[in-house]
Amino acid sequence: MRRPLLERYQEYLPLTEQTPPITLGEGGTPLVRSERLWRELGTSEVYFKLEGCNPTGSFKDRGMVVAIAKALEAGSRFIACASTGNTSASAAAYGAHCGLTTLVLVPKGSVAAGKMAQAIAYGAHVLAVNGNFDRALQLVRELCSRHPATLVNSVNPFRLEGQKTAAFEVIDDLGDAPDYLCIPVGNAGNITAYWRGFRTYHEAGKAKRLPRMLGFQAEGSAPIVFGHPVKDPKTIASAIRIGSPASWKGAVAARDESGGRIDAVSDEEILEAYKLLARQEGVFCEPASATSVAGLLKLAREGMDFRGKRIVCVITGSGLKDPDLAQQIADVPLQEVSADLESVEEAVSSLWGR
Ligand code: AN7
Repeated sequence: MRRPLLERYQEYLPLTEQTPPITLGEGGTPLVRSERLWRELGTSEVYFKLEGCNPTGSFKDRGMVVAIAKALEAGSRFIACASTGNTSASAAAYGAHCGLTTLVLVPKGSVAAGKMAQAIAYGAHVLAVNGNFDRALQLVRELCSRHPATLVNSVNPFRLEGQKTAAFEVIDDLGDAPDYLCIPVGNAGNITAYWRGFRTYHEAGKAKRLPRMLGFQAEGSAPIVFGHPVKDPKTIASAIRIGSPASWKGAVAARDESGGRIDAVSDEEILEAYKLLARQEGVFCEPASATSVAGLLKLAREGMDFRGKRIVCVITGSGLKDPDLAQQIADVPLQEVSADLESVEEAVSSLWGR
């Protein structure tokens, strides 16, 4: 059994004797080596950090387990968040596991089907706000300041403390930090957390070097790239449809301190990477997660030299979160066949000898 995250990284987390050691099996996610992409790029190694393998299918569980443990320690019985979907799924799961009341505010019509299914199944109180994520976050922040509910968005400092453990795992698996860390950027908490994790392990002598941080936003939702908030953010990657990131400063610091970049990728580039990951690597992720690879490919096309470099792409969430998208982009319609061998043989005749 993999060790619970709170136990494995205890010495680096803000835990006390009174913090309850809760777990749903988060962390310890696979670092899978690319079989094809790395050749295309001429790099020495590309790895995918498969955060979709967390218990609710996204990286959010790492931060949530710490935030919920600390909420329990403080005697809270009520948690709340705004979310583009994954944070709400994670809060709802840990809330259910710990017997808490969970309230989630989601932007109406903008959350992928799998994530809505999770919030409902775990029994959270779900409110569909007639507005975007940024507005939902403002509302829940105000709500939590007026009522006895613990805010579990990444403005809760315990969330990023938990999320930084992913950087520890990358170093533990590779023996050192990679040359580049490619990561999607939405509310900018995760890039902030990874950078903190890399620095912490470096200072502790567990890594000899630090990676350059390469963050990627979707073109229609790229406030950090443009240097100003985006009022009406748009992108197919609903998880990162965020116009005013809460951890903006942290992302800029991660970029500048590491000598990295934050760039934008188009929806077409996101979809190209999404398909490539699934069809050429066997990695099925949600579209927001594919931005790490879309960005890497874009920088390579622009002439950035990745030869001989070791690169880790963070794959933040599972493709099962957004089943509608996979069906929309099918190249051929689903083929029906009569239930007899002759019909099946005829249907597949062109496949032999491929
Ligand atoms: C799959 O769940 O903001 O830059 O409310 O779900 O730390 O925000 C999700 C964000 C990347 C961006 N990939 O991370 C939410 C939410 C996936 C995500 C991000 C999100 P941050």
